[in-house]
Amino acid sequence: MSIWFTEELHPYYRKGLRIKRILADEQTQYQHLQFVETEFFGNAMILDGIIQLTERDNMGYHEMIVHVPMLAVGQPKRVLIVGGGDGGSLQQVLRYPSVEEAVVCELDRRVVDLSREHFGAAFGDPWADPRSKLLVRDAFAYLEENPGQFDVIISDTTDPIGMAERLFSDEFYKLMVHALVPGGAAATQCEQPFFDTTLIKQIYKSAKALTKNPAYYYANIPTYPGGGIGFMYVSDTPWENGLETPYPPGVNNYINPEIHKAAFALPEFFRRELNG
Ligand code: SPD
Repeated sequence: MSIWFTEELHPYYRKGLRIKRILADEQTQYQHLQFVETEFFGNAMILDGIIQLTERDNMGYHEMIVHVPMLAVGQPKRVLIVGGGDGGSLQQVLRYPSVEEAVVCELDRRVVDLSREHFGAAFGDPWADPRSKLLVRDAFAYLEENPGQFDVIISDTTDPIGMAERLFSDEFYKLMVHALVPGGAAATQCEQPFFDTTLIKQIYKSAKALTKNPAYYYANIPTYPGGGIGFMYVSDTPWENGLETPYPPGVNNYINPEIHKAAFALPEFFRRELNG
């Protein structure tokens, strides 16, 4: 017998994964949280019916959202991850010996607890690193309280639905940029060029008003809608600075110098939308 999980983030597009078994299924204080073992992609986390990550293809997401701003900055010391309770971004951030503190601001404690249980094979236990600091709280207020504090900020969020919608607002981008040190860089989960053109245009406009060198880039992730997802790089420091920086110790499974550069090449219809 086949069990299929079908995701319908958009009312006109569906995708499915074959499931071996359900590992956890609970309604937390904030959302419907599920962990499943899939046939091909290993363990996966699903929030409110939307696939957040799988063991097999998360590396494109986490390596690209983390290393692009980290390499651009060069020697980041203080890093903030907004969301990111699964630990995938944290694992990549901690590869940098220069990092003294990595703060994760995650609203839902159950995401952290169950990810430690079901993604141990993929991420180890980054939370055990003494440089990690978990804050179970809302990122908005935290950003407001910490101006000029972070070399890098990574906004590793769900899609802009319900409580996450404001993490895609102009107000959030302002707070984020304000929380960076001069020359610091942020990268945000910034959705899919085909499905979310209007939203991305609006965010790019905000990013351009706030910083000198924002840019949109893209990674292939088969379990996300359209087979991939984009990120907004937000900084006065050009992303190209990162092309000269050596990678941190540890193994890369997605990023390499060619991918790093090519990720910023955009299809013509979308480039026109962003610049038009
Ligand atoms: N449409 C799915 C977008 C998921 C983005 N969040 C991923 C979290 C991984 N740390």
